[in-house]
Amino acid sequence: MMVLQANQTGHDAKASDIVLASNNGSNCHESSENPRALITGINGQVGSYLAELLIAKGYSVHGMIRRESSLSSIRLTHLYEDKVNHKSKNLELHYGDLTDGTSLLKLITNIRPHEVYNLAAQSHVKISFDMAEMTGDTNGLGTLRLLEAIRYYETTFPGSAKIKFYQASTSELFGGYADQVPQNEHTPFHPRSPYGCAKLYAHSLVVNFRESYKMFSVNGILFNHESPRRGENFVTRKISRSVAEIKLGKREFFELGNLDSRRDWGHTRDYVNAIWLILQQPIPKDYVIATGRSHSVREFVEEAFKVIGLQIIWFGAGLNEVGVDQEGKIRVKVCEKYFRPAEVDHLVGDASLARTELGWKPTISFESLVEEMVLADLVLLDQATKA
Ligand code: NAP
Ligand code: F7E
Repeated sequence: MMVLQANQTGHDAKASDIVLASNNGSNCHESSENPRALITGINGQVGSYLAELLIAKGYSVHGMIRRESSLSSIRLTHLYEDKVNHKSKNLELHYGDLTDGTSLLKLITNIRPHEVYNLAAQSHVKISFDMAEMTGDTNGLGTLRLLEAIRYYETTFPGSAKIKFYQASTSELFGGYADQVPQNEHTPFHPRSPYGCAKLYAHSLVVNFRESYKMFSVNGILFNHESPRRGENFVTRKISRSVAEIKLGKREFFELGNLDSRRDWGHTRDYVNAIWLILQQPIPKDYVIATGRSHSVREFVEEAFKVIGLQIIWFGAGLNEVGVDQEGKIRVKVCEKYFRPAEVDHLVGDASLARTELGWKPTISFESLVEEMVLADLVLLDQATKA
């Protein structure tokens, strides 16, 4: 099994300085009392916040990352205690891939995690239409491979502690039932994209393994959660980044697709608390996690421009609609390229079960989320300009 370790050059190590070392699977710094968690997709938006939370709770965190031509664990660098050599006694990264069952089996048997958080996925809904097979392989079969690896480990080493398994399920499962608002654990599923279909397969497997093998496997049915670490091609980050670029004079306007779709947008920092709580329950169960408030893409745009002191007014309709600021400058245009073959019109969740049984509720408002994202992009772009 390969593990990522920092080099020993002594200078300020960048992500690209991380080098490979062979590993027998156990972290040489790890205390045996610490609970061990394996996070797939640790390098993603949610994985980085979850790693932060688990480290703060005293876990030894093992993260699975996939091979890239150039190393970029940018969302994780702040978690290293030794910033120079990229080392941390509670964080260790391993190569693996959801499309490579052997790598998963090795990780499970070597790390012997108490908890597995399966966050890895091809998570972009529109791109899933372009790469449906890869999305199915990663998000659907990948989950099966991981569950099978855990089952193999538990049956081969029957005395070992049972592994708790969390699956990053999604409000995209509701898709075509978006007219039944709000959606909860009993709302029927009708996915509207290859992403949603693959996630429904994974969701069903998690329930099936729980019922068939008595595994502690659970789904968190999470509605959209966003943050400054959101990937740049999701709508919230695209907007926050473009608005920051407009403020800094780097662009005049930007283009979007469907302005009318509504999403229940929460903050990822709040949602990783829910993810952890779901795995701490005495009985394995699936939970909806949401804020209970929805906003349109159009409203997100308006709120983001407010942060830089611009007010957006909309003119025209359909592909000819534009968003214009108080000085008459066009700031937003609509472009056909960003529409999907099938859209999910309205998602808003009812998280009352989570509120009652997990004691979870969101703490960060929509307005604060948008403000934080725009301000963070202003800082980021400003730093990039000065560098
Ligand atoms: P993200 O930023 O796209 O992160 C996904 C992670 O998965 C990335 O680190 C990616 O690696 C990794 N990955 C992709 N394919 C892989 C493969 N074949 N093997 C191993 N790793 C792979 O997504 P996110 O926002 O953090 O979301 C986390 C999870 O929650 C995903 O499963 C997503 O579908 C689900 N979810 C998200 C939301 C939301 O609103 N954020 C809502 C519901 C469910 P690279 O870093 O190398 O690209
Ligand atoms: O789109 C519309 C788009 O790509 C939101 C993933 O984390 O949440 C996410 O999926 C809405 C859609 O996220 C653009 O048509 C308009 O209606 O930011 P998004 P998503 O599809 O909701 C769910 C819960 C997940 O599970 C997924 O992993 O915004 N929209 N114009 C646009 N979307 C994008 N990306 N780009 C546009 O230009």
